[in-house]
Amino acid sequence: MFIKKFASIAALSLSAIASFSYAESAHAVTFKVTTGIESIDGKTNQGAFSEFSKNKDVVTVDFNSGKVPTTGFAKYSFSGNNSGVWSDMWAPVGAKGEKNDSNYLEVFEGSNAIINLEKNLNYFGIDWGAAHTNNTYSFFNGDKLVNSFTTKDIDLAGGFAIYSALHPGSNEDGAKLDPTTNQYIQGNGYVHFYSESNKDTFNKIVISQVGGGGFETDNHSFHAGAKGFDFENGTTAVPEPGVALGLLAVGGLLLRKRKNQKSLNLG
Ligand SMILES: [Ca+2]
Ligand SMILES: [Ca+2]
Repeated sequence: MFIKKFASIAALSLSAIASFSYAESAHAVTFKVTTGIESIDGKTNQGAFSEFSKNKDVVTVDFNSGKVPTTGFAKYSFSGNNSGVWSDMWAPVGAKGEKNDSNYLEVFEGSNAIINLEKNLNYFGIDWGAAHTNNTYSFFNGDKLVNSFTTKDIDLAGGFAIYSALHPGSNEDGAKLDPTTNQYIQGNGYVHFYSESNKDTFNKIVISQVGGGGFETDNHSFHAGAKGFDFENGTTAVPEPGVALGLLAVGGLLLRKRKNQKSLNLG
């Protein structure tokens, strides 16, 4: 009888904690779309770069050497052999829609690009261009999928920053009808993926294409962090003192709840 009563009190306080902690920190990788900026050295024919690429703790890979990095902070590999570093008219455009003459990463169906990170990240940004249906990003922590996104998610959140006449396409996800030419043109933009809390940092990214068309990206930017990313400041989020205290209190309650569960299980 005592145990039953104890259990229902524990369950009640547990649900209160659950809703509180959920409201305090939603668990997700989320994203924002911007035009990006020109390269740090002012070049406008290299595609768009992250607004955070000037931060000293942000690492950027531009593929301009013609190869993917296979050592160091971000190690790239391919699961098949028809993807790679290319240079052609489908390169993601610059921050003002300028043509990108540089090398970029091209991924086709059946040949994923896999990025293994040396540290846990809370931010990954990409110049995403010439978008097709089912361009897909998957974020993992070890083998656990944290979140995945496709072109459709960008459409549902308001669309790409630029629709480029340099990339004619068809009526599919990521494209818009240009009323002056009556031609569908494809989405481009700088897309920033970031963690909202320490529960959704990631250390592996898989870039894949499901179906026809290519998946073109350039100027990948990475930011390491064990907590959520502060998008306003381009840094790892630092909780306000009051919030930190609140989280500590929740932590204490959760710890107690686990102990309770343990004793109940034993009973
Ligand atoms: Ca490039
Ligand atoms: Ca494409």
